Amino acid sequence: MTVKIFETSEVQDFLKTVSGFDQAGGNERAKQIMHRLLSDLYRLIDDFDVTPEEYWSAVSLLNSLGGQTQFGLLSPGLGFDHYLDMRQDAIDAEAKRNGGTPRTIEGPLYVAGAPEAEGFARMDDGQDTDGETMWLTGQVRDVNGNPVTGAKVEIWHANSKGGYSFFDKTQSEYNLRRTIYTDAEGRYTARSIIPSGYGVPEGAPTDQVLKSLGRHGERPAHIHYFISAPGYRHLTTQINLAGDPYTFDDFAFATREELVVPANRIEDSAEIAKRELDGPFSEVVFDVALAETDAPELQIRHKRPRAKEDEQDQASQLAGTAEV
Ligand code: MBD
Ligand code: FE
Repeated sequence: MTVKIFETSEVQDFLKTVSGFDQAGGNERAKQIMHRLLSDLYRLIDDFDVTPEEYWSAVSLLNSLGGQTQFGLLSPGLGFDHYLDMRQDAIDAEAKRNGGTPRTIEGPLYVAGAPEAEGFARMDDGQDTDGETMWLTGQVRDVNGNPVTGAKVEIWHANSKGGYSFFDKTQSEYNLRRTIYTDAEGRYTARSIIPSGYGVPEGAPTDQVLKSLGRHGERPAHIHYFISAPGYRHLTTQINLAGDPYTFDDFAFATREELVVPANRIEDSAEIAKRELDGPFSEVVFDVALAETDAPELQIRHKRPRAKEDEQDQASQLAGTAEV
């Protein structure tokens, strides 16, 4: 088939009408972006001779994605989350804002309001007996190596089956989610369990998309962080545990060389006793360097709909940084 209608004035005029260009109301940026998006898609349909069957199966797939709230899962799988990071890195480089531990994607599974602790917290509820005990610790410093006391370190990770509390209703509330404020030496320490990697549910709409591309939906074992302190840039990052088959083959493209950290198995009884544990454990050390900033808006995480977080929480975060 060689029918090509995209460039005709009839289609071009139609796109402007559909995008509300002849309407006084609405939002100018929404109109511009919708016009560009629809133009690109109409052109694609023309260029690839997309059939009605293909079009309606795509609509059905989008309905399934939405119905199972999987757009936030497909998004990292299609590289959008990492692409936003690449753009933010480039924006920072241009503004000569460099230094500090690198960012990487937040992912779709953060939940606001985790229990808070000073210096140390146990993160697991003791129910997941398949999980190896993890001793997770590190120091938060400025880029000159000075410790940052009272930094807010939010940590969340999966259990031994790759599931996250709140989304996995078999887990207790806030299991494997904590906020720890660094001590006088800038340290945070958590007792938890070594997470397993995450896999996109078999047969789910996100899986269907990935399969159609010949790709898998696996993430390596990883641990998420938000780290913030007054006067410093908010950092969204995660560590990938070394030695996982997917450490450098993450479907969500979050791995960065600087963020791959080993889990060191420790069997020495003195080390076990020092931590008041009852057996061997794996230690994971992740030190963080925060870049300084005077700009209040750079001291908090960007706005985004998040589980159990509302606009008010976000406003109070901003107020919290501005007063220092
Ligand atoms: C995860 O745990 C995750 O961090 C991302 C980005 C996507 C799916 C599951
Ligand atoms: Fe995750």
